[in-house]
This record gives sequence, C-alpha cells and structure tokens, in this order.
Amino acid sequence: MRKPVPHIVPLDNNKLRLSKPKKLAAGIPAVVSSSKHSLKKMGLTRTVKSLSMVNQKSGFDCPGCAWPDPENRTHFEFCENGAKAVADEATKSKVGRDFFKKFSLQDLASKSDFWLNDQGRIVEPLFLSKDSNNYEPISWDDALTKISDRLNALSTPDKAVFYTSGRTSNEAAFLYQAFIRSYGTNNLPDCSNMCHESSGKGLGSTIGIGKGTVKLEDFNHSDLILVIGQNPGTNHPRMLTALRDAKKRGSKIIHINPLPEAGLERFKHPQDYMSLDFKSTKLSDFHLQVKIGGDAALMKGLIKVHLESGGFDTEFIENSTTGFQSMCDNARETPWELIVRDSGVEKHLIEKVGVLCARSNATIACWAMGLTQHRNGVSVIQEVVNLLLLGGHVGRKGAGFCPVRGHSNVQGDRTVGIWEAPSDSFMDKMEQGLKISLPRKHGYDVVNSIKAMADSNVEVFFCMGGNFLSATPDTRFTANALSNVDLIVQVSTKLNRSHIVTGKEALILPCLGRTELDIQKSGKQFVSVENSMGIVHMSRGGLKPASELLRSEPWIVASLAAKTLKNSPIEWNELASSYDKIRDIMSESLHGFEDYNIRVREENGFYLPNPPRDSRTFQTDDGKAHFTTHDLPDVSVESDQYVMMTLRSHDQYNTTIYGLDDRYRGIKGNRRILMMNPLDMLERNWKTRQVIDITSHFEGEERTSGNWLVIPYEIPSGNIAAYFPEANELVPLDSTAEISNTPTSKWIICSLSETSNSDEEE
Ligand SMILES: Nc1nc2c(c(=O)[nH]1)N[C@H]1C(S)=C(S)[C@@H](COP(=O)(O)OP(=O)(O)OC[C@H]3O[C@@H](n4cnc5c(=O)[nH]c(N)nc54)[C@H](O)[C@@H]3O)O[C@H]1N2
Ligand SMILES: Nc1nc2c(c(=O)[nH]1)N[C@H]1C(S)=C(S)[C@@H](COP(=O)(O)OP(=O)(O)OC[C@H]3O[C@@H](n4cnc5c(=O)[nH]c(N)nc54)[C@H](O)[C@@H]3O)O[C@H]1N2
Ligand SMILES: [Mo]
Repeated sequence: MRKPVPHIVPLDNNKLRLSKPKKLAAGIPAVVSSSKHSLKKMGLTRTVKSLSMVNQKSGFDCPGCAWPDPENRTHFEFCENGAKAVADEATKSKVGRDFFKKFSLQDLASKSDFWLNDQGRIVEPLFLSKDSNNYEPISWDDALTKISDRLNALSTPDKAVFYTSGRTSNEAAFLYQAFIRSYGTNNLPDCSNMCHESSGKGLGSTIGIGKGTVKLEDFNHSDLILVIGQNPGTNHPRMLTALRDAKKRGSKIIHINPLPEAGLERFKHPQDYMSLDFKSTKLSDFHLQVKIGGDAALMKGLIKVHLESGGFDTEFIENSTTGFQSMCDNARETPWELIVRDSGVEKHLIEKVGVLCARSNATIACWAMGLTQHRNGVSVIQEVVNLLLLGGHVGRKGAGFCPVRGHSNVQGDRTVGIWEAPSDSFMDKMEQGLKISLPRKHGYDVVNSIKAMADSNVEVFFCMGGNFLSATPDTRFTANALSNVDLIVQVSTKLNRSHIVTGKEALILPCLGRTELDIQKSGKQFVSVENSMGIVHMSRGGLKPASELLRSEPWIVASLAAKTLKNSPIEWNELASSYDKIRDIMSESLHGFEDYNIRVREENGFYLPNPPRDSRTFQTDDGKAHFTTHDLPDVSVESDQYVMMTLRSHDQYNTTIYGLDDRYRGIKGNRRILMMNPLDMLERNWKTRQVIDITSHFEGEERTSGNWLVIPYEIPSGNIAAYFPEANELVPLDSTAEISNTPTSKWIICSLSETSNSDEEE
C-alpha cells in the first residue's frame, strides 16, 4: 500500500513583512528584479541569449502571457514577469533520477510549491508504479506502450480524459485533438474552462465570435479605455505600454477594480530610462472601487447615464442589432439605490464615467478574471457588450472588446480544437481535413472531469502541461478524485503538486519548452501560437535543451497516436518529422488557416478572420449583434459573512511560485495572508497578523482552511482577498458560473474565526 500523501500546501517558513502598496509599476525596480532572477537561474550567457530572443521575429513567443507584440519591435519586448517565466524554464537546475530516489512522494508533499518548482527541469521520463512511494526512470518506449495499452483496454474511450494547459503550441494542440478524437472522445477539458470561458460564451452569443475585436493599433485611436477586473501591472505588464501610449494621445482610462492595483496608478516604462525620460505616466483617470461582484450593477448604472446623455449610434442600433428596447427598459427601471448599494460606487462617480462613455467616439473595454470567475460571469460580460453597443463601439477604429487572455497560447489552443464542446461546423471541417469521422458527443469540461473522477468513471487522465490539482477548485475533493484514476500521465517541464498527489499509477513525460531548440528528422522546427488579438505567428526556441531525453510535445503526441491507433489512415510519425506537414493538414482542417505554411512565415504573422472587427458583421443566428437583458444578480450575504476573491501575487505564474513577495502590494515573505478592510478588522478587534481560520459556505456545505494571517488592505468593506492556489481548497466545486461552468474563484462566501491555540507570528 502507498503511504498517505497529504495534499495541503505547506508553508515556506518565512516572516511576513509589510510595506505601503506601491503606486508606480515597472521602472528600475522591475529591471533589477528580473535581472537578479534571470542571472541566478540561468547564468550570464543563457540570460543574454534567451532574453534577446523573447518576442523577436526570429525568436520565441514569451511564455508569460498572450499580449501581442507591436509591429515595430524594440530589443525590449518582454517585461519583468516575462523574464521570470523565461528564466524559470531556462533554469540550469535539474531534477534527475537521484532526486527521485532520495525524495519519496510523502517527502515531496511536505515541500512548498516554491521549493518544488525551484528544484529545476525534469530531465527523463518517470514512472510511479502502483503502491510505490517513489518515481523511477522509464524509457520513452515503455512509457508510451503503457499508455497505449491502457487506452486500448478501456471499455469506452470516454473513460479517458485529456487536459490541456494553455502553453501548448498550435501544432501540438492540433495533433493532440486529432489523436484524441480519432481515438474516440471529446473529453478535452482545458485551463480555459477556468479562465476566459465566460468571455467566449458571453461574446459568442452576442457578437457571433468568442474572441476580442480589437487590434493593438486600436489603443492609439481610442477615446476611452475601460480596464475591468484586471491587474495588468502584474499579469500583463506589456499592456501598460499600450495604455501609456494611448494616454499620451489623449485617451482616458478608467480602472474598475475592488483594489487600487499599482500598474494602473502610475507607470514607468523601463526603456524610458534609456532615453533619459524620467517622468512616470499617471495611467487611470478614475478608479471605480467596485465591490466584488458589483460590476453588473455598475454597468447598469453606466448604461442608465448613457441613455440619459445620448451618444447612441442610432443607425447601427437600428440596422445591426436586436434587443435594444428591452435592455433599455430594464436599465431605466433599475433603481439607483440598488445600483449604488450593489456596486459600492457612489452615484456621482458613476454619472461622471457614464457621461464619458456617452461622449466617447471610440471605447475599448478590457477585462480578465475579475469578470469571468463569477456566477454571473457570462451575463456581466454581456452587460459590457450592452454598454459598448449603445455607441456602436465595435468594428470601428479605436473601439471594441478586449478580453485579455492569460496563458500565452490559450486562445490558439481553442482555435485549433482544444474544446470539449466543438460546434458542428468546426467538426465538419475537421473531418474533411483529417478524412476520418469523429465523435460528436460533447465531453467533460474541467469541473465535470473532476466529478467523473470522483465517481470512478475516469481510468486514464492525460495532461498536456498544467498543474490540475492546484489550479482546480476544492483541493481536498479533487485530490481524492484524482486518486481514483488508474493512470495519470503528465507532459511537463517542471515539478508540481499534481505529480505528487496523483493516480494509482503515474507517468511524467518531460518535454521541450518554448525557449529550446526543437530538432526533428527533417531538421530544425518552429511552432506557432495565437495571441490575445487573433494574430498567429511563429515561435522558435534557440537554447540547448535541458536534457537529451526531452521530447517535443508534437513528437510525444504523434508517437503515442502511432502506437495507440493501429489502423489510423494518418501517418502520425511522418507528421512529427516535419511540422510543415502538420501545418499542411491544419490548412485543410481549420477555417481561416488556408496556406498556413506560407502565411505563418510572414514577418508579423497573420490575423485570423474576425467578422465584427473586419466588417462589422455578426455571425449570430440572425446576423445581428444582440443587446441582452439581465436583472441584477443577488449579491447579498449574511451579516457575518464576507465575499472572498482569490488572486495572483507579483511573484507567481498561476500555480508556479517564483518567490514570496507581492512587491506592488507591499506584502512580502508569506503567501498565507488574508487582505481585509481595516474597519472590518477594527469591528472584530483584530490586529495585523491575527491568525484566523476561513470557512467557505455553499448550499449548506462548509470548507475550512486554517492558519491565515490577517492584514489590513485598501479593499471594500465586506470583501476579502487571498492568494491562488493556497485558497483553492475553499472554492466549492459546484459553485460555477451559469452557462460557462467556470469555477467562481472571485466569489467565495466565507466566515472568519480566530484560530484557537495558535501562536501569533512574532
Ligand atoms: N506574472 C503573471 N502573469 C500572468 C499570470 C500569472 O499568474 N502571473 N497568469 C496568466 C493567466 S492564466 C491569466 S488568466 C491572467 C490573469 O490576469 P488577471 O485577471 O489580472 O489576474 P488575477 O490575479 O486573477 O486578478 C484579477 C483582478 O480582478 C480584480 N477583481 C476580482 N474580483 C473582481 C470583481 O468582482 N470585479 C472587478 N471589477 N474586479 C475584480 C482583482 O482585484 C484583480 O485585480 O494573467 C496571465 N498572466
Ligand atoms: N482559485 C483560483 N483558481 C484558479 C484561478 C484563479 O484566479 N483563482 N485561475 C485559473 C486560471 S485563469 C487558469 S489559466 C488555471 C491555470 O491552470 P494550469 O494551466 O493547469 O496551471 P499552470 O500553473 O499554468 O501550470 C504550470 C505547470 O505547467 C507545466 N509547464 C510549463 N511550461 C510547459 C510547457 O511548455 N509544456 C508543458 N507540457 N508543460 C509546461 C509545468 O510543469 C508547470 O508546473 O488556473 C485556474 N485556477
Ligand atoms: Mo488563465
């Protein structure tokens, strides 16, 4: 029997240090922080080599985020956090076979996430046999045979589930979905289910495409930019450059967020130091400090003011939309008291910003997880759509929708088929290209995969990247669910908690990262990715791989497919020998990918078709853009309860913890903290560093997590915030957004109590 493996994330034993939150983002401290990090991890030669290739035309796409690159690139197209992501992958540290001999699963489980990631790159395939407590080396051939034997022995292909995290290239993702669907299932959950699924659903049904409609250039022509539920200073630092440039050209920027995030206060581009321009730019003109979940009410208020102030695009509304009247009636009927109470924003501020919306000739709305990870994630995005449609802000220069994507290729993965619920038109084209028939029954998304595992309906779980256990809700429940699975396979670069709290048997297949040279039979290969604005372009790594035993993701998928699908008409191994051959099939199998091999080689890549942006046309059922009508959601909680959001710190990439400091928020050395309004603390008679337990409440169920340190923070009364992934054990699995089924990681109803018998941190 395997000894029990605890799933709780142990703490790094560091002291909490607090300072005033920063108002200024980037600047010299960012340069210092990224250089220190890079030199420590990669050494000088690799640092210079790798950072000079990030986001360059002949280099690789930064694995940090999906923000697009400007056409006239400088030698500085990366940011502090992109540099950290590169250093993290290109690190010289390695975990070899001695490491896994020395550390059992139970030993590893007692280490923090920071420690696990810090050990370095995984360098050979590893197998954890049934009942064993240690991973052992295995050959590629034996590993792939184990997986294919298991897949072929299942009573139905639907007993296998295939997850994807959003770094996977277009080529690997396309091949992967072709393999999975040829094998016979649409069980293709992905990180998008927890991320921008609400954006896809909200936009798809109103403007006919589940993607944004702006180009980077549009920022320079906008009058007004709304940045809603997003922390670009940390998560999309290169976006601050676009905002700064827009600002210099006269655009107004409105920041809608429960927190005063640093980047949106003032911004200093590191490059300005080189041109001896020492001034920082004040970015946002207004910060509307909305309560968590208060955006629907706020949008309703802005729409109300807009309706009173005019500024409609009447011709557009009449000819190209439906639902205008009902939407307007609903907004007019919604009383101001309700809007002010639920949004937490004073009426005079809503009026000021509403008038700006009505006067603007070109408005862009940007958003991220602050909108999507809510029960009303889909409908609140549709309220943003309502607001912009009033003035016709779509398919017009300087205007449109900009859901800011997270993982660097999460949008591309969806475009090429990573989707548990593909449309018929997508599948028709795919069948035409692959020349085989594919299953049409929709598969499991992330939440439903976990439920299926809990019901012992999943026997093989394959993960193309990611850290499923830590990224998903309800860590305790999910850990138990995973332990029911017979075989879990993870294609990974670095060690994480999902390798430790895993299935009855487990395999780790180590792969090449973005930064590394990829050489196959026909020579050096490149891959392609799609950024947040629908541009598809090449990415080519240049560093020597961390080990000779690493394989590329396309090679891994193709080799597994060749072994598993004995009668497949597709020449899988041929495809892996030259990625041009994969791209040739993609041209035939995907809408918008004609002549892929030619167009992907263009200097700046190419734009995928986007009807609302390109021609103001809407591929909805009636060919029109839709205003939609939604009543305000119920955001009331009991008087002793708080609403919690889970956030990223400045020193992490999702579940990968680079360090323990959240520099802009002035929180250092400890991640198990709870940000709380100072008056709420006073009411409980709590001082800074009070040790508390948090209990979340959902439909009569309770989940408790102990030993959190309270700190005062500028957050609305009644709202609290903690870091992801530590707080995930409090997110109820069933608490998901309507329609998109995205876990409500920003809406967790909690009560707080003092931890008994605990010593306060000195
Ligand atoms: N360095 C770094 N870069 C990253 C990532 C990373 O972890 N590290 N992750 C990548 C990924 S996958 C993603 S999806 C993105 C995530 O990028 P973000 O969405 O910026 O990330 P979060 O930390 O989840 O921050 C959400 C923001 O929404 C606000 N918010 C929370 N609830 C509400 C609400 O109800 N209303 C409003 N208006 N605001 C709210 C929070 O205060 C916070 O500022 O970043 C990507 N880039
Ligand atoms: N409570 C809460 N939960 C959340 C969120 C939240 O805001 N709050 N955010 C959600 C969001 S937006 C997202 S996107 C998900 C993220 O969920 P995931 O995408 O599953 O998680 P990551 O932490 O990005 O995955 C990190 C792992 O990916 C592997 N990896 C890195 N690079 C590569 C590569 O090039 N190839 C391969 N094969 N593997 C690689 C490494 O082994 C690393 O440990 O989490 C979600 N979970
Ligand atoms: Mo994400």
